[in-house]
Amino acid sequence: MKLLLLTLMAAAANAGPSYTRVFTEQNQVGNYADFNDYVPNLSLVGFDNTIDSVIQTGMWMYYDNQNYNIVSGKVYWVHGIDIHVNFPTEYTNMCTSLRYAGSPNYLNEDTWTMYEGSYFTGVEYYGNGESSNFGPITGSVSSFILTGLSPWTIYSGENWSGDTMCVYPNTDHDVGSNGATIDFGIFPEVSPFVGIWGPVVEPRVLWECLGSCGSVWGPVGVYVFLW
Ligand SMILES: [Ca+2]
Ligand SMILES: [Ca+2]
Repeated sequence: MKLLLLTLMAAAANAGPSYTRVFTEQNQVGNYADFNDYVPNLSLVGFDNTIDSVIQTGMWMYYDNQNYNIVSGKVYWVHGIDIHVNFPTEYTNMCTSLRYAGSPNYLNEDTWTMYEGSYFTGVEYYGNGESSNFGPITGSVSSFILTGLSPWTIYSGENWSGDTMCVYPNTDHDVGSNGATIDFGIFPEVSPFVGIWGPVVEPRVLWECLGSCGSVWGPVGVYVFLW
């Protein structure tokens, strides 16, 4: 018993702030499993197409197909702190892969995660600071999620070139019963870069944005301004 306890404590110490406990039935009953990291194929752990409800912290996306819907399918996402959620009927018994958005280390760290597909599907590219491009999905970002408190500036071109626009993690704000908070900027559908952001941002807006931004990013580039 003591050995088991020690093992559990060690696991908890290594776990990040985001977790999900998934249940095979609604109202958090039935069989359950705990995850604190990405699972590209739930069939390997015996939970394919069976999740009906969850208890979770952070933002988790639940996908119909393997590898986060590399083949398109349904997506259901939930965010909050220690929240209990029943999946809507049309999303029950469908989840085949799952992952979270945001920092693996701190609950409300300033982060951005870009996704190749809309609704946070497919290949992702994650960061918590400057980036001159978005790696393998440079030029093909279709959705993104911000966490933390800092706004970011978007650049339409690589190496912080082209059109710019400021975006904020202000679409959602979750507060836990313990007082912990998470701020999100949840953008499930953007067309791949230039043009998606509309016309070139006016200089006045750009200046305000740069003056208040701790960090800057774009569909193909991220940069931090230190002032
Ligand atoms: Ca079920
Ligand atoms: Ca499925």
